[in-house]
Amino acid sequence: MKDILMQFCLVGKVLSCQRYGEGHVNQTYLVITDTNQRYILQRLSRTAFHDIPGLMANVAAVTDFLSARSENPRDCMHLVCCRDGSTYYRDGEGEYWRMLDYVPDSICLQAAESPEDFYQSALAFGRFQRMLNDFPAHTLTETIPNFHNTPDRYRIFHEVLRKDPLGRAEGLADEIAFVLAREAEAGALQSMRDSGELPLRVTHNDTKLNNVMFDEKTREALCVIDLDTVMPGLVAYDFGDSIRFGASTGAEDEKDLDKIQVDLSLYRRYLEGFIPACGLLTRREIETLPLGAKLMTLECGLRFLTDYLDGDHYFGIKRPEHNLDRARTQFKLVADMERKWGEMQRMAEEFLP
Ligand code: GN1
Ligand code: MG
Repeated sequence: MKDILMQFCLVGKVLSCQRYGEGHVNQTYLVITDTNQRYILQRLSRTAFHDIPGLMANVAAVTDFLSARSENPRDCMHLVCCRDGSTYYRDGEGEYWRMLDYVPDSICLQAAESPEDFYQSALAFGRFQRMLNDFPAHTLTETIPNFHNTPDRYRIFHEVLRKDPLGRAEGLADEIAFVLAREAEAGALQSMRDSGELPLRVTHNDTKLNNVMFDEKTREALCVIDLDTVMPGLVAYDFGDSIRFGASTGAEDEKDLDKIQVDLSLYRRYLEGFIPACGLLTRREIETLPLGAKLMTLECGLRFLTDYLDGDHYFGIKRPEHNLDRARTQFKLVADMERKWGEMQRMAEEFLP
């Protein structure tokens, strides 16, 4: 670790470097120096990302673009360069590391502690969307091709299910039946993307509440982090993934499914923040936001289930059935959204221009 830390231009001498946060893909550390500077060090997942230099070029371009347009340094995250000027370091084992400034006086939340927290996150992701409206999208590398292409996620699921490498499918009849029953409708957003009915924008694609930093005192959302999956996409992806994570009444890995529902008052609060903060959404985009919520939740559950069947190579786990527990909460949420579907659509329609 010493060798890695030495590569970056830090202020002060490193006092500590400890595992930090709840991300499922990269490994994150908090670094503190003797001048009390804080940094975030991350080892990027080579399982998830196959072109890390391309990914880092995206992150650098987006952060440069955002910081040129922001008034306050806390409005966007900042990369800390290596002594040789590059934005990441590749160690002797081929692992990729990057360093970020810790956003001063900020906190990260695993769950909204009040509807206002969730509203604030909606403002942050909406502003992010709007600020990147004139970003040259064609310059972005697709860091994970087909990231939110739900039919492609089904294709991979079927492949893994056929192989069933650990013989886990046998005990999963209900979960498998649940996803198969929804396969036909799961391609709806992808079809609208392919037909051009919905505009491609630069989207974040991983809009969990814990990818937003809040001011520790005022609780205002400051900026959006985790820019690894910034790519051209549909606004329904960003809206949907936020609802999936933040409008649930329980944690993503809650074992007691009775605790899992979609909270419609939180859903509405997010609509209230996100739509005006984005500005410029078309009628069709607003109409498809509820679909984004349902399909991003289904897709995420499908990804957790696939990874469980495959032996947990992608998402980090802390217990043997962690990915299965995560899949189950997502399916419980989808079922609850289906029950509340009429209301979810009506609420979104109130925001039509
Ligand atoms: C991963 O990296 P993290 O924990 O912010 C994943 C998202 C999933 C999410 C589920 C690159 O996000 O797509 O929705 O876990 N990121 C990647 O919690 O696959
Ligand atoms: Mg994250």
